This record gives sequence, C-alpha cells and structure tokens, in this order.
Amino acid sequence: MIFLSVQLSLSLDASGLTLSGLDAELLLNQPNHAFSIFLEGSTLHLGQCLEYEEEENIFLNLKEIQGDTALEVENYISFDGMQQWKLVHIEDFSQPIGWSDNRNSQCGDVIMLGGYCQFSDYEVKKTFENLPQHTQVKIVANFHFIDAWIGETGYMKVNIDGVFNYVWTESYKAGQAGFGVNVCGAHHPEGKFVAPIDLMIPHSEKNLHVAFGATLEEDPCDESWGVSMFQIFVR
Ligand SMILES: [Ca+2]
Ligand SMILES: [Ca+2]
Repeated sequence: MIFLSVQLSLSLDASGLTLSGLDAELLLNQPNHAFSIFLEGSTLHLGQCLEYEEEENIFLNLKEIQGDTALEVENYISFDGMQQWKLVHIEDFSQPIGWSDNRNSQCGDVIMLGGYCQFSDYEVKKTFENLPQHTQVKIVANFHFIDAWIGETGYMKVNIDGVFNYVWTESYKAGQAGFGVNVCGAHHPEGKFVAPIDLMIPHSEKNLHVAFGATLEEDPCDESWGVSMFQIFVR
C-alpha cells in the first residue's frame, strides 16, 4: 500500500485559481506512478492519470477547496473503508423522458410523473442503462396517493435476474384521514399525500428496469397516483 497524504488548498481571486500547500515533489517522485493534480477550467482533477495496482490505495487529505469549483470523482469515494453511495440518476419530472408514459402534473409545488386524472389502474416503466459497476442499488422517490383510495396498494417493481419483482408496496384508505386536507386533485382529502420510498436492493446488472403502479380500478379523476423526485444510487 502506498500512502500519500496531500494537503492542498484552492483559492479563487483576481489572478485566477491557485493551488497551494501541494507537495509536488512527493507526488512526482513516485516511480511508476503517474499521479496528477491539475486544473481544467474551474474543475480540480485528482489522480486523473493513476495507474496503480488494484490493492494499492491513495489517501488524499483535502484541507480546503474554495471558489466556484467542482470535485469530480470518476469512481467511488470511500470513508474509513466504506464505499459510499454514488448518485447516478435524478429526475424531477418537469420534463419526463423515457418512461412508458411521460405525462406529468403539478400539485402545489410538487411536480410528478402521472398524478390527478392521469395514472390509476396503470403501470409505467423505464430502463436505466449502463450503470457503473456496482453490487447494490438504492432507489429514493416519493409516491403520492391522490383522492379516493379505499385500501388499494401502490407499488414499485424492479427487474432482478430478468423478472419484475415487487420491491415496495404501501396501501392507503382515504377514510383514515378523518378531518383531512385536500392537497391535490378532486375534493377527497389526501391523508397520505407523500409516501417516501427509500429502498436498497442487491443488484449488479448493468441495466436497471423500474416500474411503478397501483391496484386501483376506477377513473383516474377519482383515484390516482404520481411519483416525484426519483433518484438512483449505486455502490
Ligand atoms: Ca384531493
Ligand atoms: Ca377504487
């Protein structure tokens, strides 16, 4: 194992971006290791030219980064040996694309795929291709129950080993709401306007197939659902 501790700071002023505190000699004198730290525009690149054996690790101690910069990491970040989640996809559904039905709607400030008068007895799917190499997937999203649900179930399915499996379900009865708040759609109150999905699954395939649906059976202007802020993490 090679241990490199590099302390550097990046500052932005009238003369441009400057790096300081960088022990360049230590870095450049490592034989067979073309280690680089360089600036491109306002982006700081670290270890762009690394050619290390797999079992070797590099530890970078970034003391300070200032200015309008982004730290780009091509692979994963680990803290104390724990590989961290990497956000690889996020959708706010302001302009849905690639779903089997790309209709969207808005309730208050929430923009969602589907929603009032749109999704009822229905399933929408999308395939996310070429995910980075991984062994686990985390899906984070909001599922919205709108109007006159009477105990039906909303669900999410993921394709694992070629088969769509239910990985998340939740049911809702509008009667539970009592003195409810009408947030969205028709006059029925939304007792569970947002059901958060935060789900981890073992998964290593390159492509991820996701489906959302519900066991509703009536008019989407009477009972409906939507999904907002969809995110995929891998590690
Ligand atoms: Ca309503
Ligand atoms: Ca129904």
